[in-house]
Amino acid sequence: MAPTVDLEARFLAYVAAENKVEPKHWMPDAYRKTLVRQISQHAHSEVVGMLPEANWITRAPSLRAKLILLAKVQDEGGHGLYLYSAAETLGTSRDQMIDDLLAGKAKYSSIFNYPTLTWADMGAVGWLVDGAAIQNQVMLCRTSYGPYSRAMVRICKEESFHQRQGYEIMMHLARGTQEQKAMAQDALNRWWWPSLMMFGPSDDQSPNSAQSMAWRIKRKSNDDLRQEFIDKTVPQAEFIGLSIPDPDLKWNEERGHYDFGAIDWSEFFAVVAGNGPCNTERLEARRKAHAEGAWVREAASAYAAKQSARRPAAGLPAKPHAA
Ligand code: FAQ
Repeated sequence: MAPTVDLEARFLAYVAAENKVEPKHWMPDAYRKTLVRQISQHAHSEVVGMLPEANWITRAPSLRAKLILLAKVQDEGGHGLYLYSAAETLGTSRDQMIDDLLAGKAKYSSIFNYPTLTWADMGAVGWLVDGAAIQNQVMLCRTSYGPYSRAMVRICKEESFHQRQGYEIMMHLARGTQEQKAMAQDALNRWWWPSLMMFGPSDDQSPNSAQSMAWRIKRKSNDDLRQEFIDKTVPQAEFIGLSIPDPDLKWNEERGHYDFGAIDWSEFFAVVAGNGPCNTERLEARRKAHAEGAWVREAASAYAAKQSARRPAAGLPAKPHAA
């Protein structure tokens, strides 16, 4: 048997036994490439995902709401940092990943190409978008790549707070005046289907799933996660008196799940191809922020260079302490 075949078989057995792969371990090139793809897309999603909500920080209806939203948006930036760091352990650089995003070569989640039109959208994004993100990401705490799985543990805890803050906004609006309730319903109508698309194409149209499941990168299929999300979210909508905008939604006693209507995959593929309502705006905003932050990166690099010149050997003080 050729040595790489042997190594690959051993690698498969290693991950199948629920062991974690660490940065210095041997891994198949395609495993490394898949992880860089998924983790960097995930990191970009967190950072681009700050934009639709940051848009509402100055217009939050109370100081409390403003503080909470500010903290949430900051958390998303932090998630981006953990994830870029996890991807860097695979041998790519943050500069390269960000260049790919800004050049329009890298993907980020389709959901962030939709506009946030009213305050109720802050509720819908937290409840549905963060809710879908948790549904997808809890399984990633068990992903086979150690640095990714460890980053996901903290991210999921924070996403759980985000989901609740969104649901709280929706609950208040749904129990408010008629106009407020209508605003909440309108936000649910606009965010429901794009949230279902977040889980990715259906299993028979998902080219990466089978291999990613074999490598224990993904632990559940796109369709299974989407179904779990629907089953969990429908009663939450009912509890606050809002209706899911799907005439075909119906509990199926036999399956023990909700049946639901057809997803418009042509919309999903158009958004992923760059033709969603806000793709251009989102990338322009990121490019502008990157250009305007150039001086911060230069200053931070100059500071780091100065520090390392003062402390040539890690852990040693620059100058011996005076006696
Ligand atoms: N949008 O073969 P699959 C968040 C692409 S974070 C755009 O099924 P895979 C937190 C996919 O990349 C949200 N593209 O792919 C937050 C692939 O293209 P490629 C992000 C999508 O990787 C909340 C092609 O379609 N979460 O929301 C999408 O096995 C609020 C074929 O698809 C993550 O990234 C999509 N929705 O499964 C932040 C979680 N779906 O690369 C701020 C980690 C699929 O071959 C505010 N990622 N594509 O050219 C994953 O779990 C997986 O990568 C999936 C896709 C499930 C997203």
